[in-house]
Amino acid sequence: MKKLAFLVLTTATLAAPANSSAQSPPYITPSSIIPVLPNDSPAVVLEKAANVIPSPEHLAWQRGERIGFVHFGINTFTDHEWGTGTESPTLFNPSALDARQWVRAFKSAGISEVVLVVKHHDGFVLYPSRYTTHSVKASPWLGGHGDVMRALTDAAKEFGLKVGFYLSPADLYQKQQGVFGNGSAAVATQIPTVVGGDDRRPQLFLTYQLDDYNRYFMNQMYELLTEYGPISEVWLDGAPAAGSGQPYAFAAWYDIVHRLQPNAVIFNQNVRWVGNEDGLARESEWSVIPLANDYNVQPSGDLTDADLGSRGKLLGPNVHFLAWYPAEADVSIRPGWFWHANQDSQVKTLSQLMKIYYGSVGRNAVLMLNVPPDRRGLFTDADVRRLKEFGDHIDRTFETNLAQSAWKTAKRPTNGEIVIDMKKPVRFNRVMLGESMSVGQRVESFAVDTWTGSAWKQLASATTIGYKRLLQTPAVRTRKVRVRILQTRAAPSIATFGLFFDDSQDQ
Ligand code: FUL
Repeated sequence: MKKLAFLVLTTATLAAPANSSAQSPPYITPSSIIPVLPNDSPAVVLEKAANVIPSPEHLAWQRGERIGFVHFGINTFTDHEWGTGTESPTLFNPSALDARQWVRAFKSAGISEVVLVVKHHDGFVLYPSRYTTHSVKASPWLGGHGDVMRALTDAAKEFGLKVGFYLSPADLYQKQQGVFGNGSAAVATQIPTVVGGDDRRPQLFLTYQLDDYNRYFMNQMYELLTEYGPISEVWLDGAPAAGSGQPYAFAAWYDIVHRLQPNAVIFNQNVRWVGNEDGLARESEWSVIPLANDYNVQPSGDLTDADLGSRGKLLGPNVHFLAWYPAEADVSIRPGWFWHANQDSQVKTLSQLMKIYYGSVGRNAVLMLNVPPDRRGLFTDADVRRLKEFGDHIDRTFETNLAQSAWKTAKRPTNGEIVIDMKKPVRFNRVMLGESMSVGQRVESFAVDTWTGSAWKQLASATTIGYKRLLQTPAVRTRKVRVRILQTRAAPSIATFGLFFDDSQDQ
């Protein structure tokens, strides 16, 4: 482990002296994916890792901090989590669907983007796709003229939230129809495929080698990516819910998303699953991840190891790329992803949600919180109330940074320590740190000390920081706080620092 001395350049960041490694070596161009070459020394690999930076799409997504997730569909009406694809579309009949209610409730929780499951594994489609009859068109809802994706995008636009969609690759309905997994050959195919009575005049046709199911899937992608305004995230779920007999044309899927919605991130391509469905990130959550393959071309699979990005992993076997591949931590506000009447009393408590918040956003991940509408097409009152309590609690806790002005003027000697002097004692139990994303993620270990009046006393220590790190500490009253960077991959740049007080009972 190497320790680097660093010097203050601005009031908000730390940077190394000109003769240290603060500047990237000429052979490393900062990028969101950097190849590792066979003869790269460990020092070069580390230097490369320190120069992997987020793309503008990554940054916008990370700054969003909290994402809402909506699971709604046939399962809502059959009381299942996974359907079979044999369900009648006539089952789908919400009596009072109001996407504005969902969006308002999400907004009250500080959520900035909503991802709608437009097709779950059963294959029923929540918007009137031209490529299937197994959709809202065949349901009694609004006489077959409804469109849940439209209702959501309209509401999100009205309230200023971004939108994403989850289109399940696994599709049991299409399996029964002999499309999914039918072994058909991949042939050159134009997307979109124009169908009889097509109301579009596509400006752009894209050609890919596609078999029957990938053609179906990509035509739906095209509809969703071109007819609903800006899309900020496409969620490619990895569950093998329809078996493994169908190859997925990942490179083509990625390509169409990036071409048609260049500002979108893709879950399972350049944004990764945190590895559990509890909404909890690792204690050491790296956004810089070693990969065997280029993630622009093929998926990296589920990364569930306890350690994904340590030095040991960077220098391990089969590492050909270092990529900015940050974690998204998904969890449902209830036990299930879909609504079930018997879970109405199991909406997570504020205290559970705050544990999730500290365990996700507070550990360099983006939180994705699912709230399932009920059979009316509405969030229940209990979910709506809880979302508001959650947002209010976060706002209240983080609205006053007790170190705000002290941080601006903090002394930063060159020894890797920053002293923040509030001039008068403040009481806090939360410490926030953030690295500057313009240089990437570099800190491997740090500690926070408080001044007792005569000496420094360590209050907390942790490993990674990344975009945001929140430390939950015992309540302490002190005038001065010191941050010590103990290990780092290159000169660190600390962009944000804050001290806060969380007044909840359960600390
Ligand atoms: C999983 C799916 O199988 C669940 O039903 C849910 O959609 C979850 C978010 O992803 O892979």
